[in-house]
Amino acid sequence: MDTTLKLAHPLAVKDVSITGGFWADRQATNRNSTIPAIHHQMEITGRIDAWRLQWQPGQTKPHIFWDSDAGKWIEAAGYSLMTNPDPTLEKWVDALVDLIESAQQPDGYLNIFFTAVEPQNKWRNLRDWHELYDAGHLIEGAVAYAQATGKTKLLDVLRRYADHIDQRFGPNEGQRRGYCGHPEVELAMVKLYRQTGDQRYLNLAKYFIDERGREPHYFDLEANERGDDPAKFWAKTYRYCQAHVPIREQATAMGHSVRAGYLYSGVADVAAETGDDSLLKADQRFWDDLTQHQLYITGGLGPAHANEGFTFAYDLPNETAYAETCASISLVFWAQRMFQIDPDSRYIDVMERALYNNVLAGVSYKGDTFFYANPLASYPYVNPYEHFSGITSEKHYHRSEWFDCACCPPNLARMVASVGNYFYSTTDDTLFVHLYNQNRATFSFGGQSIQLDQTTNYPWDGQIKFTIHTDKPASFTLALRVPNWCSEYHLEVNGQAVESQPTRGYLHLERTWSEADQVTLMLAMPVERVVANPLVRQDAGCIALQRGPVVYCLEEVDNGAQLANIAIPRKNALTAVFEPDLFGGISVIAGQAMRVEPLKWPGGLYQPQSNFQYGQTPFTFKAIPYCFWANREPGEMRVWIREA
Ligand code: FUB
Ligand code: ZN
Repeated sequence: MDTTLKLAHPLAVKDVSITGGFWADRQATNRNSTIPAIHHQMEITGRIDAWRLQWQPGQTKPHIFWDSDAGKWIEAAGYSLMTNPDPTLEKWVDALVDLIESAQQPDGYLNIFFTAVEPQNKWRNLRDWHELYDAGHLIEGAVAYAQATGKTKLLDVLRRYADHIDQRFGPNEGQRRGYCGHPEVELAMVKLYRQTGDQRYLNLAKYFIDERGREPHYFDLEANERGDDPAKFWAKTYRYCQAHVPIREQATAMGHSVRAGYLYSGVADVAAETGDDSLLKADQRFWDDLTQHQLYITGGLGPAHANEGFTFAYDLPNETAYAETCASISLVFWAQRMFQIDPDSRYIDVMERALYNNVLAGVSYKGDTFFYANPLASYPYVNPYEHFSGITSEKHYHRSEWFDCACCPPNLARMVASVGNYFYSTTDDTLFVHLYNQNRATFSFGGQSIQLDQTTNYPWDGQIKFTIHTDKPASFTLALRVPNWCSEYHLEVNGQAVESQPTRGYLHLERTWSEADQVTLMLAMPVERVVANPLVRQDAGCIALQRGPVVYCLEEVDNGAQLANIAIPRKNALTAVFEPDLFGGISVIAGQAMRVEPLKWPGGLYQPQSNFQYGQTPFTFKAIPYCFWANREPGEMRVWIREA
């Protein structure tokens, strides 16, 4: 046990007021469109009424994890209320909280499906049936709502439920040695511990993590008790739920990717709270494996629909990429937590990549439709979300208003509402700046309150100005991240150039700061042609365009169909052009490309090359940020582009 870990702590959502720019727009859309749209969907699909527990045979069955949709939506509302009070939203939440409270059983148990539909099956299948996952999301919602409003009704309900869970599960006589097939409750229990100071919740999180994968295997035991053959587990292996061996013995990121991201986040939380180095080492192993072998350039993870998860190293198919929105969100959670125990920008670089690309692609620009799967190329009839069959009757893959399994929309809502929480971390003497966007942050050192303003048009521009506001001089270190995509930067303090080399990815400015001190960081942001490791067979011969943290794609609406025939010659210049009228003002990338196509195809499916001639027609292409694809006319899309 290493109890000497010097932890960093994120600044809370309420302490980071996003005052303009990219994320202010996304948050406004989240508040005005996404959060109400999800509430509406929860109403019309029965997810709110289900808390009345009045389900009768013959009616639409509640889903086993409808509870989690409510939990995530309340959490999103809570974060939003922290910076933008809204009485209507608060009323909606309060009404839902009343219903949730009314559904709690006398012994503290709380679950729609296993109270109203199948009470006989309570706690009988932790492997598949998500009760603890549901509890986790409700706990997270309760904590956020209490922090936002000071109202503790839901928190009290969830504490009673957590106590019920704590009595039921654990190593002692009369307890069950279980843990959830879908991790989530671990990180939630740590949140509950941090909110209440009650050590039992931390112990329980640790217990769930330590017990996972131990023999005799709990999932085998409970299957036998149900009269099921454990060998007939539908997913075939407990690798699917990261429970094939204990966590500390696992070598790579594997299985279902959302489960992985939540579990590894919980592992990081427990490592942070207990100083358990073996957990940190395990998480670092998974991190290295994921980021070196299994991560899309968009920050997507888990290429396969079959297990909604990982396959094997360097397997990163584009058209059929599952890359679930929730998985990238879980990666953001995990990255933030890794930084807290191992303060290195490598985690934040990945977090930023996921946020600006795979995460945001999950929601439409207008905020009311959603992607579940996030492919990196899209052609008519290929729908990665439905690719058990591989095809769909809808011509083009597009976002949906809702899903039967609606994990992604409320996850997006809570992510965007809480993005301020990912901007900064503090230690005793250092403010780390992770993300750049116009905002005002409030923090304190030695009891002295300080404010920091950022002024920037990031991610479209690499210049960021910081202004310090403090009543009296304050000594602390301002640590500014130099993103891994940036190879040239320039730093000034009060107009004077400062030479500084990054330490673990951050430029450290240690000084006594006075009112109105200014720091300017200029990050060179050229358009980059990025190539993949040659072992990624799917990207061979292709480049992706990236500028700053933003990955770009071609869309048919700008470039015509058959994007696969477009090639960008290596020598051609690529230019970033700011388009003020597109998506509220974004930079697109333009340049000369070629359409490399037969001048006239003689017919048939295949031809000897000698039967026709290639044409190379130059044209001006336009690439837009991947996160904004599928918001205009439907059509093809492609991130990896052939290089001529
Ligand atoms: O099982 C709960 C959620 O539903 C998972 O995290 C998603 O992958 C989806 O399957
Ligand atoms: Zn999801």
